[in-house]
Amino acid sequence: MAKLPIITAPDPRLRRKCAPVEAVDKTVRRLMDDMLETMYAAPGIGLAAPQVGIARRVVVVDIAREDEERAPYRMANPEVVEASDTLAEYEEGCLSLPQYYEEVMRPDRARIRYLDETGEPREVEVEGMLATCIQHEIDHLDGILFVDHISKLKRDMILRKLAKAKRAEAMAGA
Ligand code: GNR
Ligand code: NI
Repeated sequence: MAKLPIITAPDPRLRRKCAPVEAVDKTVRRLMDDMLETMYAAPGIGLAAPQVGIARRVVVVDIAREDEERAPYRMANPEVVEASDTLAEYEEGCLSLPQYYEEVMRPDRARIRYLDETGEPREVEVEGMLATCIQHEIDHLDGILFVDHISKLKRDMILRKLAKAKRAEAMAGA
């Protein structure tokens, strides 16, 4: 397994619509494992392929706490097939928007369809934090970031600060 570099905003690679995986082959399984290693090291509870520069519909998620046994999901082509009308608000963060956290409203339950690491089609009912996390990851596959769900004022402020931090970083490195 290998730890991959995580892309941070602003970066056009975070704004692309990712293509479906045609088959869950060895390359895809390897990517899923590398993404899990990257996510656990970060640490994070989810990671989408575009965050490591791969424009494919692949996500990994594990919301188990550190004192619990690992419970990873490896998902190819995940989609929300049904979402509750009831919404829940969670404070979200994103490894691609480091150090910014905001409350986001999303459906609190959802049915998710995906292909597992063996290529088997699966459906799961999720709720709470897991539902939030999977929806956040599926958004990434469509170039959507959690700040797209908050006010334009807050979004612009966060993206502007991240752009400024990147420019400062580039100047320091030059
Ligand atoms: O680690 C993460 N925590 C998190 C917290 C609340 C809602 C969503 C997330 S996902 C995030 C990791 C990440 O950026 N995944 O794309
Ligand atoms: Ni994210």
